[in-house]
Amino acid sequence: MEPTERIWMDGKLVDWEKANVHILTHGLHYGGGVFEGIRLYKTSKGRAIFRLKDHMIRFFDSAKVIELKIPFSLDELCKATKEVVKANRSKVDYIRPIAYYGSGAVGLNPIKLPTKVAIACIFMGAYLGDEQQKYGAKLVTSSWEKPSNRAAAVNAKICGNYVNSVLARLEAVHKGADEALMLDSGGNVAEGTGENIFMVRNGEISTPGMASGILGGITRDSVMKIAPELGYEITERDITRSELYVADEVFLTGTAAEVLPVRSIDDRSIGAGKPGPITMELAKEFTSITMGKRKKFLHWLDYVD
Ligand code: PPE
Repeated sequence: MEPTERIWMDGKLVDWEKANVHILTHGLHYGGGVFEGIRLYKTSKGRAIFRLKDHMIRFFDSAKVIELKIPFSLDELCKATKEVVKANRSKVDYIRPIAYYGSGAVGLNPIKLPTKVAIACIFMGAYLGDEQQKYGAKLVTSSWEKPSNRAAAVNAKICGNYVNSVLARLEAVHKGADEALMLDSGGNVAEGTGENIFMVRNGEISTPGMASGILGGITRDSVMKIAPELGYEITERDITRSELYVADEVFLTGTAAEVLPVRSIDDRSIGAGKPGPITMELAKEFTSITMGKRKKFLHWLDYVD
């Protein structure tokens, strides 16, 4: 990762090298924090942030789950995001807001700890690689299951939740795959380590529901709103691992991943082993929207320059 210019930290813009945290930060020891990932696109009318307000709403919702009080309003953080983007003229395409319990005491109880908030901009590029974005990603099912809603607040974007994802991603990488497929505690399909998942089979497009312990992805929501415009309907339902093996198409969605085709799962080719037509159509439409080429979805873009 290349350093960028400035990072917004607790209300001020600071230089990249100065954006450091205290070693006794609760968020570092116990994962007591929440974060977001937001894409920034270069459109013909300048740089635009995709679904900024929706991401910030989820940020506040995640914070509420761990009782983290964010000392800024939604509006202030949206403004701060635009401010930090403006302060970074180098090549950036991804925004990372994070809020966490700071330092002051060692121990799990975070109640008296201060809340720290930061917003950084980086260059991410294609999340799993350019080849994968174009020809499809290789998935393997993780031996680590997604914690159930009884075990963790998995619907919220909490830092500590991601240790499970890190274990799964390490396993996938060691097996030569691009990404892990996570199953829920009942053995049904949940999501990737950093993406939601969709299946196309016999003309039906489906995706697991929130009860499978998934993150309610904003890209997932975007795809569910774009699909009807193209004449497709999407159902939320339980999906099994073996159903995925025989799907016509499988794709992942995420801010970082965007709409990403899957070409194989556990060494079984999906469909023709290359991106399917519906996946490509949705990916193309998603790109047109992020480029500001669709009037109906212009409200998803916040122009900054
Ligand atoms: N599930 C998980 C577990 C997840 O982390 C993400 C986002 C999604 C689904 C998709 O959500 P959305 O981005 O709102 O469509 N993962 C973020 C972090 C990736 C990272 O490696 O860091 C992201 O895509 O920004």
